[in-house]
Amino acid sequence: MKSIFLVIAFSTGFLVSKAQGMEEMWDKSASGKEHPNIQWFKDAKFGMFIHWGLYSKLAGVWSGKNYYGSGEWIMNQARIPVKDYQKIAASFNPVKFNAGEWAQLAKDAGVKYMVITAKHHEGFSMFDSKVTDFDIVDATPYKKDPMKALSEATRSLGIQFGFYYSQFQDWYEPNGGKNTWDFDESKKDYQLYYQKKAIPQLKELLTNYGPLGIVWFDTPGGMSKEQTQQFINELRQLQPNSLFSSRVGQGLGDYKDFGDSEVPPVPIKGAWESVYTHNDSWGYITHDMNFKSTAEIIRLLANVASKGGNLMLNVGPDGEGEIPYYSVKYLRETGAWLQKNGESIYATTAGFVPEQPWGFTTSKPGKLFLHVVNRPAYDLVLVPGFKNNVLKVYALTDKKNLSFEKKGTDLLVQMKGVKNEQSPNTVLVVEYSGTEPAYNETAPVTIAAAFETNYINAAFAKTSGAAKIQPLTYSHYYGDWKHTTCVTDMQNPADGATFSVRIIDQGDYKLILEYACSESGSRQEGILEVNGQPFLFRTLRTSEFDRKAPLLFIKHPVAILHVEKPGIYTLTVKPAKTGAELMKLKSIIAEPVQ
Ligand code: JFZ
Repeated sequence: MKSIFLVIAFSTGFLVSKAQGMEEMWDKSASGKEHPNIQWFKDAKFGMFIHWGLYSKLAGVWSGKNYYGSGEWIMNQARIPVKDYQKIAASFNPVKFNAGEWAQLAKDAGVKYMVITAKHHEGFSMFDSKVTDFDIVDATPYKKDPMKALSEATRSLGIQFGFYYSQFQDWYEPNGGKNTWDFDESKKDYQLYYQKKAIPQLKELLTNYGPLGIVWFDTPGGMSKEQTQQFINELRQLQPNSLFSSRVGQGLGDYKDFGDSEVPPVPIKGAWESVYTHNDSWGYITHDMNFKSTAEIIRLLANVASKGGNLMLNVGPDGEGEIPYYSVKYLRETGAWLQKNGESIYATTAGFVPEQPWGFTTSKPGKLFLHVVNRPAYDLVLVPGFKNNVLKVYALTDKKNLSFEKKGTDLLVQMKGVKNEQSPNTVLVVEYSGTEPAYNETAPVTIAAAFETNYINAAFAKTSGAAKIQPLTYSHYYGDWKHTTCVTDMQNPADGATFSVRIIDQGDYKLILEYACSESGSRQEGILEVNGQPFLFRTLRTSEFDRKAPLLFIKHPVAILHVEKPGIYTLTVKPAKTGAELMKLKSIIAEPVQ
């Protein structure tokens, strides 16, 4: 089974240089400006995010209508007036909430930190606040402060605890950001809102709940860079050790958060995090049952770790305080895998060997971990570009030595006999001597007959002319952002996407183009060139690109390629004639013909 996650590969010189700006910005270790308490975060690798508020009680339903997408946005989606929305509090009574159980789930899942919504965009405070009466203690029959209990329970299990706080968007307040259905934007005084609500509440959170690992800001607005810096300085005094997320805005903050559901295509230095939600919504929705399986979570975690970052996975408890059944089940199963394989995830750094058809790599001094998520036929795992002297190779779970062979800089590991055939990720450990080798092979992508499907991702392209590599953001429902890296803007024969790949085995391969194509781009002639040999095709329409709609990709089989001699091959996709954008190319897929 191939992972459904977008598998973006890395390590072309081009992409590395493109990602450099971001690296310099967030790799503060180089400039000595890194937060002194950042190391625990870099080592953590896995966190739990929790979205919980009044929206959890609505559960995606308003006035008998089902809403889809981000459930915590229902007030905005349904344009619910404040006077109606605030009434939900009167019956918000999460009697099933049990701080000890949530903390224990986090522990069992193997997460090292937890971040929960103290106040989301809806403006309701899930903690005891003296700043407003629109909070869980004053406005609900529950009357207790769940954040107090949760912060204590979580910390007592050795897990870092943090708060999400929507510092700018507050749909309840006349001067808060973004409620345009009740309030006139032009009359808003954001500074007043910051002074009267956001800052005093953040001070409460940073004073009354013990040491916070993280303050997770979100969707910034209404402040200049100077004001943001002042805001940070003021809050820092209360807890100098607490880490602030990059969504505090203006390029500030202690670590980088990527867009929701986004893994960067290349390893990124410095402290960073990818946030995903378990189903399609952050806040609880009864009719959203699209949960990621345990295998998907484990592979996603390995993918993110292989690029050097953390995965913070969100769960959405319901209005009574229960975490959905499948979140509990799959998180516990993920934790069971981590119990046995945690050494290959926690406190690792990015893998120095790029993504391979069999999976991902992570590193520790003297060790390279091979996360085999697609077990190859014949059980022979090829690790290219391995320059060091290999001491031994073994499966992480049983530690039994495996036979291996070095052919030049190719390391070949025989994993026959390694049990866990059904494991979503079988980890092999390569122990080597010497300092960490730098990978600088000419072809980062390998294609082999041992895999049913080989992906050559757009992120690897070297582009010419007007062609560009771009991450495209779109959503299926509402706010459930997807990110796919594509080659775009190929409009004439000089605008090409070229890939250098290493084909390991002799034989025939079916070449398939995976792309999205608009009406205007369709029925145009394109060329897929392999070492100068042209294969022609005509583009097929899929969908227009629209941020608020799914981008549809087709897998269009184009040709059979016969490979007589294994080696480095150059593949180029380009338009045959000048016209509209040919396609948004996501990948070239090579399938060995059996
Ligand atoms: C925000 C919130 O609006 C949303 O409700 C949820 O809390 C999520 C975790 O964060 O949404 C965002 C914020 C930033 C990006 C995308 C969605 N982004 O930078 O791509």
